[in-house]
This record gives sequence, C-alpha cells and structure tokens, in this order.
Amino acid sequence: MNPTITAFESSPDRGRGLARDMRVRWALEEAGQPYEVRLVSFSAMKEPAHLALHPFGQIPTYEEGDLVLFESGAIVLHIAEHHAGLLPDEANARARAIAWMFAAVNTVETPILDLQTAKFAEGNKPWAEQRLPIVMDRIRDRLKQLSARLGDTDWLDGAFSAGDLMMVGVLLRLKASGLLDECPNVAAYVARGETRPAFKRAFAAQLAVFTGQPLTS
Ligand code: GTB
Repeated sequence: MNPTITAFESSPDRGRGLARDMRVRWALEEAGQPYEVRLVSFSAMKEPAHLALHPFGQIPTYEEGDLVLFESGAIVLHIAEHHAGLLPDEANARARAIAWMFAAVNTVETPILDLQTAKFAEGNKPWAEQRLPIVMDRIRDRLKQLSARLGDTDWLDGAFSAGDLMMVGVLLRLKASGLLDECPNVAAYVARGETRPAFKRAFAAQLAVFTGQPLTS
C-alpha cells in the first residue's frame, strides 16, 4: 500500500512549494515511491484525529501501514533509509549526508524562520525595524559559510543526497528575499535542485492542489 502524506488544503504560499510537504513529496519522487495525499484544513489540523498523527497539529505527516511519522526531516530520513538513491551506501558518507539534513533544519532553517517571524508576526512591533537587519545578517552569515563549503561543487558532499534535498528545501524560502543572490554559488545550488525531474514532479503536484488543475503526465 502506498504511503499517505498530509498537506495544506489551502496553502498560504499559493503553491510556491514553501510548505513542508514539498520536501516529503520531493523525496518520494526521488525514491520513485507513489504516494497518496490527504489535504487538511487549518481547523482539521487541530482536531483530535489529526493531533493523533501530529502532536503539534501541523503538516506534513506520513502514514505507512502501522507507522505514523511527523517532522519533515524525520519523514525524509525514513524515505531515504528505505529506498535507494538518497543516502550513500558507505557508512561515513551516509553519516555525513544525515549531518547535512540536520544542518539544514537545525542550523540554516532557524534564522530563516526568524526572518518570517520578524516580517509577518512581529512586523508591526515598535522594534521591528531594528530587528529585521539583525535577523537578515544572521542569515547572511550562514549563507556565506554554506557558500564557502560548497565552493564550485554541485552538491554538499559528493553525489546528490537527502542532505541536499533538505538544504535546498530550506533555502527555497529565501528566494523572494534577494539574500540568495548575494551568494551566487548557493543560488545556483538551489536552482540545480529545482531542475531535478523529481523536484519538478513534486512541485507540480503541490501546485495542482492550489490551482485545482488535475496533474497531466
Ligand atoms: N518542524 C516541522 C516539520 O519540519 O515538519 C514544522 C512543520 C510546520 O511548520 N508545518 C506548517 C504547519 O502545519 C506548514 S509548513 N503550520 C500550521 C500550524 O502550525 O498551525 C510552514 C509553512 C507555512 C506557510 C508557508 N508559506 O505560506 O509560505 C511556508 C511554510
């Protein structure tokens, strides 16, 4: 039986691929694993039926037989561990790819989330104008560090892995900010991820939810 994931019934990003089901869809597409999607409204996410799957009442979730998972990183790791192509076979390389997955959500995504908070949740506070440049500079620091490590390579550590999938998934959120353009090799890295056929299929699938158009293959 195919796994089932949850996604926004009506995503605030209007199908720009910024909600976190995108990473999970992308991993499933890379793995060649067909999947079902259950769309949930904001109110349904806070109902007991969804809270039984996700203690924080969010998307995405992942159901496969008896297994229920939440947290996009954990879901992508599970998919990567059970399918070829997203994690290297060699033990040390595999451990490093998983380290990049953690770096994506724990080290790079955190200041990016601060930027969203500073702009949208705290934008009307009297101190918002002072805070915004501080938060932006924290992101700049991370991007410069990532840029230095990436150098002129295509991916973070050898072949494309779940580490790159998570990192590109996190960095996508910066596209509208202009910050990516300050590090051209990081911008090119994100663009490289977006040109992968699996990314395109995942993107089209989540966009189709917003536009209401059926997917054509
Ligand atoms: N750490 C968790 C994970 O990685 O899975 C975070 C999950 C999470 O934040 N889910 C969000 C959610 O369900 C959707 S992705 N929010 C509803 C709630 O908390 O009530 C976050 C998101 C939302 C909207 C946009 N956007 O509009 O651009 C982008 C990302």
